[in-house]
Amino acid sequence: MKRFYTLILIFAVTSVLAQPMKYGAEPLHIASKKVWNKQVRPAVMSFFQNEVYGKVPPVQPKVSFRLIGEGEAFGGKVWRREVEMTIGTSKALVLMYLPSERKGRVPAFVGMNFKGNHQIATDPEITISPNAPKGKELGSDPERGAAASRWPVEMICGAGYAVVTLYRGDIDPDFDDGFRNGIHPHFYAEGQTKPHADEWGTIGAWAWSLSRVMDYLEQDKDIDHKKVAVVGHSRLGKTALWAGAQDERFAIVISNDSGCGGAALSMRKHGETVEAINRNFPHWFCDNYNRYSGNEEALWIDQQGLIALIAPRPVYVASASLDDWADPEGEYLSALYASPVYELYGKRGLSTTTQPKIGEMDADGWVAYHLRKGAHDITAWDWERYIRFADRHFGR
Ligand code: GTR
Repeated sequence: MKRFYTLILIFAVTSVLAQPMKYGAEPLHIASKKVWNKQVRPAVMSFFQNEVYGKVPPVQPKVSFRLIGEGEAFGGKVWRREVEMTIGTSKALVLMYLPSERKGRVPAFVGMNFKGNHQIATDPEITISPNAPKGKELGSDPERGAAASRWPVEMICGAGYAVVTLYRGDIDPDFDDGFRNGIHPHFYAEGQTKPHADEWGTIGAWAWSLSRVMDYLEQDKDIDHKKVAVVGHSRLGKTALWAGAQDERFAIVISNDSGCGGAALSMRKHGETVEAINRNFPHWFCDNYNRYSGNEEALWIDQQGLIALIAPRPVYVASASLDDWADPEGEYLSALYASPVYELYGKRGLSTTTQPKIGEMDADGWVAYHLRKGAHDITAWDWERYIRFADRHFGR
């Protein structure tokens, strides 16, 4: 009998020890790289997959790519290429701009856009997606180039990079329709009508599609697919972080003003809260994420865990001074709290321990941060810094 109780005791103690500790919003001091890789990282990944963004369902549709056109743009300085991606019966248009004068393969920045590929530049040849919002005056394309300030194509291509983008609405329109439109239905098992509580929402699907774009880039003879940075602003910054966390082919990950559910720590409850984001955007995360609405303390780990999943690949977190809703300080702290994981790999994280001031940056290590002066946006000022960061890490 005594032996029986001893065995029970040993079992209880070992199962408690086997339970990974709860992290909350704190610096991730992990005992060793081995402990991180073997125990903690898989647990962090599974937390974000099951409780936050949701898992990609096991049923997978066929994905294929087709070149639909190419030609000169920007007065010949840039080469446009358009590729149609077919996912089940859904179509998404991938727009690429490459530097015309290129010697061999070029590195690339890949990210989704908000309102359609045709809004990123005035280029009249960009194919307008049937899913994109239409211009007010039919036929005059008034919306072409409306988001050009967010996509300084000439500057990026001038620095020797390709720009690769697709419209979020081609993958899943950004409203709650119970997942009837977009790509989700192609992943339903027989009889399934919506994702399970631990299966992906819209951000998960957007992130998955960025990995499919990466599949294409691996085949494109003009792209150096070992040097692809994934980038996104705001909800698409959350998407870039989640894509980069899951897919190690993204060599650099850039989060611009991603805020709640992105880089910002949720437990601070500063600006947008988990309750607000789940109420206003019930389709973004998996249903399990509702457990944390008004209950952030219950999160097993905060968003610094998402950034740590990217280690040891370089990550850049950026904020804007007037963007209180995205909690700039919470975005900074997340980057700071993920830094010890980078150090396990011998890579320097952030150098500062207090948030850089407006217009300043901490971008000499593998984890970078800046606070731009101004509103919630992505601007040429941000891009200049992303290019510099990529130049350094890509040895350019
Ligand atoms: C806001 C939302 C944020 C952020 C932003 C955006 O309405 O509350 O989480 O993602 O939209 O995407 O611009």
